[in-house]
Amino acid sequence: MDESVFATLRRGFAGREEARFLETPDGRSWTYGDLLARSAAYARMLVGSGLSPGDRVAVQVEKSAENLFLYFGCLRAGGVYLPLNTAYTLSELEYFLSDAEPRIVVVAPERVAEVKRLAPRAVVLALDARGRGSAAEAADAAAGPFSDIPRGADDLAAILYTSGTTGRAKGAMLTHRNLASNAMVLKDYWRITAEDVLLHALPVYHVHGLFTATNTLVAAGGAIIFLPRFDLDLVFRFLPRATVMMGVPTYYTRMLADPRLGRETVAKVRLFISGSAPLLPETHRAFLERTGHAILERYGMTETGMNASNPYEGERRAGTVGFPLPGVEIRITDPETGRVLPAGEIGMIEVRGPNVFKGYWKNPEKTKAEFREDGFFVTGDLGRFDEKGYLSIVGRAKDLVISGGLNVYPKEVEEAIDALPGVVESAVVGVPHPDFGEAVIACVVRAKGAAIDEAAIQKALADKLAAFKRPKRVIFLDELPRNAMGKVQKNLLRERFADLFAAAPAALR
Ligand code: MLC
Ligand code: AMP
Repeated sequence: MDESVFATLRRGFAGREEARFLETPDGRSWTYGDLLARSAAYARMLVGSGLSPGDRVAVQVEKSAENLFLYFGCLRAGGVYLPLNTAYTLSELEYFLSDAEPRIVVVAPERVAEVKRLAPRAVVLALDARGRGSAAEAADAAAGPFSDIPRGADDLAAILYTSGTTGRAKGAMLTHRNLASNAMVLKDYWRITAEDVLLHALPVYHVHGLFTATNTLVAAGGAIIFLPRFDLDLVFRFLPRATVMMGVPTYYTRMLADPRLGRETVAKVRLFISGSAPLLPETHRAFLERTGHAILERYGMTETGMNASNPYEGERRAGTVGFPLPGVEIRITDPETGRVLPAGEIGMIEVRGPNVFKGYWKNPEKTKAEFREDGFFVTGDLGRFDEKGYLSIVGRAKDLVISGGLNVYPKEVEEAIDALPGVVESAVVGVPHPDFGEAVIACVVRAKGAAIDEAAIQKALADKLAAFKRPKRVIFLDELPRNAMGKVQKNLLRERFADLFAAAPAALR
């Protein structure tokens, strides 16, 4: 039996081949029949390019309909889909390619030559923002029927890299069961049906835009308005036709700051969903007041997909992420001992269920370290259940900044800064930011007499780190605050610079 996620999704849109699957702002649209035909062409193309079941297909391309057909084609061909943020620099890409050893790599046309050098054993193809390039041409040439390669529920469907607190990014191995179970649960929990039209403004190289948004809609046979990126003009042009929107908190704060947001613009919407970063209760309240909609906040992770959600019916409590999803177990434990804590107490959030990933790619030690003996995954998030069973996330045990829904690991940025001549050491922290929620800043100690300044640091980081990881501000200090054990007290830095962006005019942020 084929237990692949595509087989599950396909059952969801069966009989809807004539119905609209996708449309883009340039006026083009595709039916579910087109999805089947075009993903079959990509599957045939991938197999023809030498893909065997279990081989990785690494993809770093701009968002386009063809990108989605490539994704579904990869699943149908038994490949393991490996999406990569388009902001990653070549030096970041080099690591992912050497670690994942993909059979096929699809990148923007201008990167093909360099990627061929970085991954000499891979077949390297191109896809541009309009969905054109050698990958699309090869799919055109391969058009025809395709019998999906059957997969078991425990076989890998995707690998998504997520940076660790120590060392380099790790590939989270997601199985067909992980993706299929999450799509089905979310479809039911959020009442997604074939009548729904999702306004899709998220990138499709992360769990949120690719699995939570796309898979869930496809599992219901619904339609997707596929925006190339989050852009307020496009959002307000298409929102009046949408019934559902998903986004990170920055989307909602930006929409609130725009006079076009009003009850008329959201007349057809039945559900706004937020996740990937904390939604401030003020944002929740302001959105409710302005539109009449209580944003539904949910909680997820790359390693687990979605874990918890506020209810569709019943109270959506601001500042909480709701209840564990059906089939997902969540417990709060003492971070030191692992002892399960009662409701009301703050501790480590641990998760177990069919959504939880199989482990880190080629990294059994790290996998072992992040799971309990009884199969619970230790998230690194700190939380508490209230008396009614709502889960709140109150902090993070991991050293992580979430900026505009994108994760930045301070360690990675510190290592890049510390390597520069004239720098003694650095501490990177997140501070409140009106647009990104949190902004990355770097506190740097210079060597005696060194002249290195902010511009020089920014310049040096530009070809090493993706732009969203780079500090929005560099501050020079004589020394970093340390406790008696010699550990840098990042909380003191966060407190000291908490107001850095509070009153800054937009141009300075
Ligand atoms: C862009 N920039 C950012 C940034 N995004 N800086 C900090 N944080 C971010 N998130 C920088 C760019 O590098 C650029 O810098 C400048 O800001 C303007 O770039 P832009 O491309 O014009 O920005 P914009 O399009 O406005 O993008 C901001 C954004 C986008 C918030 C719309 O980042 C976004 O769509 N975020 C969503 C990410 C997401 O999907 N997260 C889900 C992860 S899954 P410069 O220096 O070049 O000017 C997950 C699990 C779960 O977490 O639970 O869902
Ligand atoms: P990622 O590694 O990009 O998948 O990010 C996952 C992390 O995002 C989680 O471990 C949380 O710290 C954070 N996160 C996701 N959803 C929420 C939410 N609704 N509220 C607060 N933090 C969230």
